[in-house]
Amino acid sequence: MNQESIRYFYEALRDTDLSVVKSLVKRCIDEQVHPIDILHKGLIRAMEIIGQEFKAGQIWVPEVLLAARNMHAGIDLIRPQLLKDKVRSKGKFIIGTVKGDIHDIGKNLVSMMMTGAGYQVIDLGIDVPRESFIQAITDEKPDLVGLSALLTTTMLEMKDVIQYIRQTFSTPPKIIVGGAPVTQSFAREIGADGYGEDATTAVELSNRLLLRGENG
Ligand code: B12
Repeated sequence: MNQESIRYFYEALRDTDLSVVKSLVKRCIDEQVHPIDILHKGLIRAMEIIGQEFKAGQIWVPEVLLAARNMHAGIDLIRPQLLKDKVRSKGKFIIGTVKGDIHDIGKNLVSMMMTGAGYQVIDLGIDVPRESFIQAITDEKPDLVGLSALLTTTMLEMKDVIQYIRQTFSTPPKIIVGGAPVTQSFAREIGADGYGEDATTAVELSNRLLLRGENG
């Protein structure tokens, strides 16, 4: 995919007509573009441009909301292909966007890629209070927990959630974190077991962490 196709994706995310993004993604699928490329080189790249414009004050929340709606519709179309090679469950994974934060596109992608990689995924949604993470861990006994945060304010909430989990359980699940403002060093600082910069890394990281756990 080239510079021009990014422009099509950008325009499709900005369009009030949902059918524009749908037909663009369908056309890419018909032309045998790999779904991972549609995702990373098309949809995510276009959303990055929208993020930059939002930051610069060139567009506003309603336009970003519209882009998020369109992005979800595009992802829905490639989901079946991304989930095609499903294998038996590798482990149980609970994920949520932490309290105060309603961004869910990245979290949903991580959920989807983890499902595709064979994990049983329990998605707690957005704006999840720490008590809900504790309750879900108690009920579901997951191998891994994923925390997502997109705001510099809510990434601090991750630290509290991790502390709370570690205080509550004598053998806590592995905890991984991610989201645009999160970094490897921040993850280490708040006591996470790992940091994933994108959904593919989340899968690789989870595979690695669970393998290490099994080997003691
Ligand atoms: C879409 C969007 C919105 C939409 C969200 C819609 C939705 N359903 O999610 C709406 C309009 C609701 C919104 C609202 C707000 N937003 Co906003 N938003 C964005 C935007 C443009 C894109 C985010 C996105 O979806 N990216 C695409 C996905 C695929 O990427 P991602 O989320 O980073 O996820 C990937 C990785 O980070 C990673 N990952 C994510 N989670 C996890 C979890 C784990 C465990 C792992 C391993 C990996 C991982 O994998 C994902 C896939 O590759 C960003 C800009 C940006 N650059 O991030 C701003 C941005 C995050 N928003 C911002 C702001 C300020 C806000 C508001 C406060 C605006 C306002 N004035 O109201 C509100 C806050 C609402 C709230 N309480 O949460 C700022 C944050 C600034 C800051 N420093 O904190 C940003 C950075 C824009 C900016 N540059 O100013 N926003």
